[in-house]
Amino acid sequence: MRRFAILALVAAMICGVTSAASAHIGGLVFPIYEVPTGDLPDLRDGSLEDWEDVLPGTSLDHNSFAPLNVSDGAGINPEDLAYRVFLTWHSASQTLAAAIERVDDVYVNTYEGGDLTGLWRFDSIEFMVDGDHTGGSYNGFSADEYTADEIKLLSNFQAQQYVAVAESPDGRTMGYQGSGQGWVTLPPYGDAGGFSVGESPNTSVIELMVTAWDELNWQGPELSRRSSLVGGGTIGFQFSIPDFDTEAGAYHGFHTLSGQPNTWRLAENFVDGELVPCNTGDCGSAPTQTAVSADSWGRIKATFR
Ligand SMILES: [Ca+2]
Ligand SMILES: [Ca+2]
Ligand SMILES: [Ca+2]
Ligand SMILES: [Ca+2]
Repeated sequence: MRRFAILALVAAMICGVTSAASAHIGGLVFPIYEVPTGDLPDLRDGSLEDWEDVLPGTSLDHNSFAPLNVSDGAGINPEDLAYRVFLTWHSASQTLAAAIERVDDVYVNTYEGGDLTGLWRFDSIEFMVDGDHTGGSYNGFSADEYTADEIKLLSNFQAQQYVAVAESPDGRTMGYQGSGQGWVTLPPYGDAGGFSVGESPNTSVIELMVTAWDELNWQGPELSRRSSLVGGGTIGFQFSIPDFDTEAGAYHGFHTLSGQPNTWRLAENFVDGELVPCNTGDCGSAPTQTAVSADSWGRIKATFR
């Protein structure tokens, strides 16, 4: 019986990897509330009060997360790491925004700047988005199957993983695990701010906004296609919360929503987010989707020429 269960699980995982239409894990739907332009949080004001003022409450806290067996495999223990997360969406700019407050017994952030793909080595937040809810692989492609150029293109293409720290000597605090750092995480497509106070415990705050992309081509927004965020719609998303308590890169804990593994490469291990609309200000006013869509695969192929 056990063997059958394991075989079935492996088969399901393989199907998930190969099927672009696979759903996310079932039964876990988290509301994401829309805010009008006038209520958009300020990412650089050193405060979470702006989020508390416009949202019904904290979207998530550590009780919604579960630990993975990574390195020390530290469990959910507020004395080791407590956190709460805010999450919202904005129709008029078709963006998502998130914030986290982390209260950590040991704060490790020795980031020296200039290496945004290395931010994962520090106390941070990882935010993953699958805007069109396809599931499927989005990172970790094998060099046996794909060329280096193809891997560069496919990585973070149909879903994206962002990593942000609270502060940085060069002012850039958010990166993503792919090429295109020169525009993907900068306005108008992304932005982030944060701060930290105290020793032990340390309280750090990270506020960020990103664009959801059905197709993110690192070579530029004109070759990419934004997701369409509409009230009542469903997106896939995930957070992972690492805890480093000794040195950079040495995991003490690694928590994900609902304890899902391999969230860095499998979008079907995201959870569902329901886009709840608002009805004040410019709520629901989606911009006209310019450029792209119909011929996107043609454009992708063209980039190889
Ligand atoms: Ca703020
Ligand atoms: Ca800790
Ligand atoms: Ca997708
Ligand atoms: Ca820590």
